[in-house]
Amino acid sequence: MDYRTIRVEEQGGLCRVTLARPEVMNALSSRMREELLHAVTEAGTRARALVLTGEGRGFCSGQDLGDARALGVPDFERILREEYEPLLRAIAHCPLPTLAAVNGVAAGAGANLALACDVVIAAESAGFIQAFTRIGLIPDAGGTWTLPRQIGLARSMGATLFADRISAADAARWGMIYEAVPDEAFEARWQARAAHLAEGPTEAYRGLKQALRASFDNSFEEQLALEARLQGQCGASADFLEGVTAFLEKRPATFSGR
Ligand code: LHQ
Repeated sequence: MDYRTIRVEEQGGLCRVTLARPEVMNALSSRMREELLHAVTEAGTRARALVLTGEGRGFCSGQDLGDARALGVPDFERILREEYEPLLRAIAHCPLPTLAAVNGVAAGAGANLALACDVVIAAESAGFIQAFTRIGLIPDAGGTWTLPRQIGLARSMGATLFADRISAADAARWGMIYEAVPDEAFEARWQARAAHLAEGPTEAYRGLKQALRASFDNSFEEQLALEARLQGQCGASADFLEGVTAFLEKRPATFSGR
């Protein structure tokens, strides 16, 4: 696909996808959603880790409001079902670990796009705004599912009713994201984390993602059975053999991703 609104770079098993419409704080146009879906799906077949980040001073400002105006009376239900859902599903079910490197403000669907990733690392100057009610909408792009699970109902209600800007530090303290990093250390930090994931035991990552995400819908018994099945698969992987061999030989493991 000819990418016009994102940049996709692959190196050493890491696929880096950069939202590249900095003049509108990387607002999500219809074209960008299509390109993102394509890039995430493709990466899942080749790479070993996926990073989502933004160009310029923002991560993503959510739905392109210019786009929405051009639509007259927009059919948001269709846009969500046909354009947002496949993208959010592709990220949630991506067989690779996904990392959102939130370089600046993440607003509306842009915030929830980041929160759909497995790990979120944000620069300290970044912030998360559930901006929806500012324009008379409810949170979407999975936010009403993700937020209560991450930060509980009280904070989800407050953050969405008031549409406050949640600082990266508060987001980390609340458990909305994994790490808030000082701006000067941000780039090096997420790159080191991403490299760790791209060089790790890919099958184990795939299994743990599946297990943790399934846990919200499973009973304890179902979860134990799922763990046993997935661990059975990991036990047969080349990376398990390498991990144990490296441990016994007192050297760092070199995982192949198989
Ligand atoms: C933008 C945008 C933007 C276009 C900044 N669009 N241009 C999904 C699907 C279906 C239905 C509807 O909804 C949804 C979900 C949603 O995402 S709804 C929520 C949409 N997003 C927002 O409401 C956030 C709107 N943006 C903002 O609140 C601010 O721009 C933020 C907080 C992101 C950044 O503020 P500042 O740092 O002060 O920058 P700025 O406001 O000056 O923006 C810079 C430029 O980017 C500016 O253009 P200009 O030509 O004046 O330089 C903005 O108009 C443009 N921009 N967000 N979403």
